[in-house]
Amino acid sequence: MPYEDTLVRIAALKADHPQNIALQSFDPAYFATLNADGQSRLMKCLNSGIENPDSEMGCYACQPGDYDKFRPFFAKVLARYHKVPEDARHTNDWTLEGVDGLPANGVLDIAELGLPALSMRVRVGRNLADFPLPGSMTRDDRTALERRMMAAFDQLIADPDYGGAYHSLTPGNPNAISEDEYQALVDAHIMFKDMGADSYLTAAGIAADWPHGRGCYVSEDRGFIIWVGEEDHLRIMCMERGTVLNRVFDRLKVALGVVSGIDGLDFAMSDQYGVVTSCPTNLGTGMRASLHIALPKLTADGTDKRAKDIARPLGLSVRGVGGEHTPIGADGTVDISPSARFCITEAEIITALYKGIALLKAEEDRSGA
Ligand code: DAR
Repeated sequence: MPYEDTLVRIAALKADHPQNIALQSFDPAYFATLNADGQSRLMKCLNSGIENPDSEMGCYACQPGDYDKFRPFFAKVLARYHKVPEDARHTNDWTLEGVDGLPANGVLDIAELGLPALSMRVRVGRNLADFPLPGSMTRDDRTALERRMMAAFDQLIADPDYGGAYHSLTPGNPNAISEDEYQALVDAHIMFKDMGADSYLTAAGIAADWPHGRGCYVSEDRGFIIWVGEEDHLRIMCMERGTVLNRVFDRLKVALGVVSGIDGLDFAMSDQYGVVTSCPTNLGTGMRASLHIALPKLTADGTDKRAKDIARPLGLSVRGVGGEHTPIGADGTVDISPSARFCITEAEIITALYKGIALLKAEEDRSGA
């Protein structure tokens, strides 16, 4: 029987890795009901969590339709990770008015919380509906998607609010940049790192064919960036140093309208699950809204452990200043973002960041060194 050895391996790993949501959600009886193509597709989604048993999520969708096609599996995954019912339905909404916790004037100004200007960033993941997701793309898929995006960027370049340039890592691409230019963009936290260093993305097939089909669009003011070919086809983000969260949120909202209005850019969506993303942790909104804030007292031991212990019950995630799996800053600066992405609206996420930062600052202020 095909997959017999894999099924035995999954059963053993499931017993030893209770935190691995994909393995805990895998049901061999459901798997047996799938035809050969279905079994192959679902096993591909699971490969990262099998090859990396220490995963927390342990799976990635590899085709835009995977969440709906394998709903008996993904419903369990989403329920476990996002703490929602298995029949949960996502709603997208960027409208701030009426969101619980929004200040009366509608302005999410962290200066009102006694905070200085900080690095603020909001990003969304998006995938084109007529390509496989990054885990199942061929090299030709990746370069074809890049060419499609380069045509779209020509329209952005003409827009004074978003004008800039596209920098490609694809050998022979007319916009190809040198290794030094690439490293300078990585050091400026504008471009993403070589994905081959990430064992989860490598096992998922997402890092394959590096660096073909990878690059980033950067506006003149470096406040509007689109990654091409990272964990999702696109990561669209706005960032600036300031105190009013509405500025990056509203700019991204408008930018997304411009990008999604460009011919040939139809984003993968699910009626049940909202925005389709590679990782189930990002499904629904694909949004991560974050601030970089110094927490010298909560990080006095040089680690983010205490900050994480305090942030987690507040619904906040703590990362290093270089993003996921990176160290905290020398002065105790950490990247703080709401953990929720699914069954929460975009407007609720940005407001949750504002409310969460207020609570976290209060904990820092009353903490002993
Ligand atoms: N290490 C993977 C990452 C899951 C969430 N992070 C993403 N999608 N960048 C895991 O399954 O734990």
